Amino acid sequence: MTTRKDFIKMATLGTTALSFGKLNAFSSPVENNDPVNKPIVLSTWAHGIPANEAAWKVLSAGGRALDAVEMGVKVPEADPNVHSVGYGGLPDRDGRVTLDACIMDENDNCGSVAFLENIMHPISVARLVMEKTPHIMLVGEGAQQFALSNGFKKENLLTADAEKSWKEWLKTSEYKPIINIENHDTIGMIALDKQGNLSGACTTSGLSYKMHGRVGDSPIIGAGLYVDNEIGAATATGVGEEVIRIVGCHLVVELMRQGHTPEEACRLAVERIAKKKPAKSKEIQVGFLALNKKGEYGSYCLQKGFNYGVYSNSISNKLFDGKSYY
Ligand code: SD4
Repeated sequence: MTTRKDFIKMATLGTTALSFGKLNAFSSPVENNDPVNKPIVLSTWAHGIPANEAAWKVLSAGGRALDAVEMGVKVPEADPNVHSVGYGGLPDRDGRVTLDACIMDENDNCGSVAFLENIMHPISVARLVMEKTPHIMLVGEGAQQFALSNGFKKENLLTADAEKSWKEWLKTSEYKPIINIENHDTIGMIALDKQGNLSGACTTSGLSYKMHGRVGDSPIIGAGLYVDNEIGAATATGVGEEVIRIVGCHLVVELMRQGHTPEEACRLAVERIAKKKPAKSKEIQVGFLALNKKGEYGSYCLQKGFNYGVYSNSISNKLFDGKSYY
């Protein structure tokens, strides 16, 4: 018998399916009775492995996905050997390390900082923006002021190594984001906790040798990260301009809402970039990573070489290659 509740649910699903021009694809993972693969945490690139380790401590103890993703991404933020996140990140073309980060929880709360200098843990500042202010995003000096007034310390984030690379780059000053330099990429992390709630975090020093003031996709809710606790979560890495152009992670989550698996959703988003910019897409990297409410996950990228770490009850923190368009 169809109850009133079921009817309302069906009616809502119908509208959602119609609004995406797709009549038969909706099958929300939330409606499925299969056992849920939880807890689970995923993150981008090889530096996701130690980050997952920290996140798993929180998740396996029954903690909140939000705490797990914050604790997780703080690991590469503080690691001077990761040249694309936080401390040790490669600077912009003026030699300044400017950081972007955002975080989103299971209740649609989100916080973000962009173009932030001299603060080691932008993700924690983003979380405070979410929790302590009526705003979602603070940038530049205002974000730094906010951080300092909340007890964060001002630190020099430009390591000797990063400075050396920058000086080397100055010799040619050619701006060309290179595809897949190992360990030189943003960390995006998404997690599902034992309670079945999703959260995500994304943090980066952005593309190296960018223009001073340039902000990428990573702190933009919907572009570098998106979480909808009814459906799933997604995060992105690669050339942020192309991710922003298609509002990538929101797109991936909406595709999952239409019934696509996480991998299909990531593939469709990557294909959109490739179709819009066939020539450019051959020279750049963009990768998406997605997780749905059932704990199913998948990834897709433009070029070979993108990988991501998975930690769950059955997979003890392993790195997987994302499938690629080219
Ligand atoms: C950005 N998406 O600032 C970031 C950089 C990145 O792999 O992810 N690199 O555009």
